[in-house]
Amino acid sequence: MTIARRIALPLFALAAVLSVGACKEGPDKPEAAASGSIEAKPGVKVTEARLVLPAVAGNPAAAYLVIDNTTKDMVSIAAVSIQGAAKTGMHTMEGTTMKPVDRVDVEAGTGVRFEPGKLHIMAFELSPDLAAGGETEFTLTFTDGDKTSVPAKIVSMSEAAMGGMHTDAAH
Ligand SMILES: [Cu+2]
Repeated sequence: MTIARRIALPLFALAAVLSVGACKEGPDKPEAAASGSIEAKPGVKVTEARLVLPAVAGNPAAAYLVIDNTTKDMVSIAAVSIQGAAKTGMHTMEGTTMKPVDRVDVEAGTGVRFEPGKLHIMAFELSPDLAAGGETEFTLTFTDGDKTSVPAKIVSMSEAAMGGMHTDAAH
């Protein structure tokens, strides 16, 4: 990411807002009030959030999700925290080696999948409250400070393997 690009994107977005604003009628309607305590970054949708518990207690869990960015700007995930996990980190796979990832960029109008064997989140020091069949919450923090929280299913590794979608589980 070059500096020029970081500046160019917001300017482009501003120009788009100004041109749309000119032909809007009436006062702006307020955005739908934020629902409850759940935080959400406008235009960013997170689905398929799931935490896969380790086969051996004490090992880290792996977490996956799909993020869609319907805005006109790139959004960048700085971190994903998981309720019930003391620590988390984003990783990707290079061959069979895991590499930490500082940030995950989601270009305007695109999506990114965290999935087994590829980009994923690892969760360390798990609370015993995290049980297969239950639910927890993921909170994505973006580089601009915005946050999005979503409910996430908790599944066991064997359930995850039986899901059939992925035969290359890395964890
Ligand atoms: Cu990992």
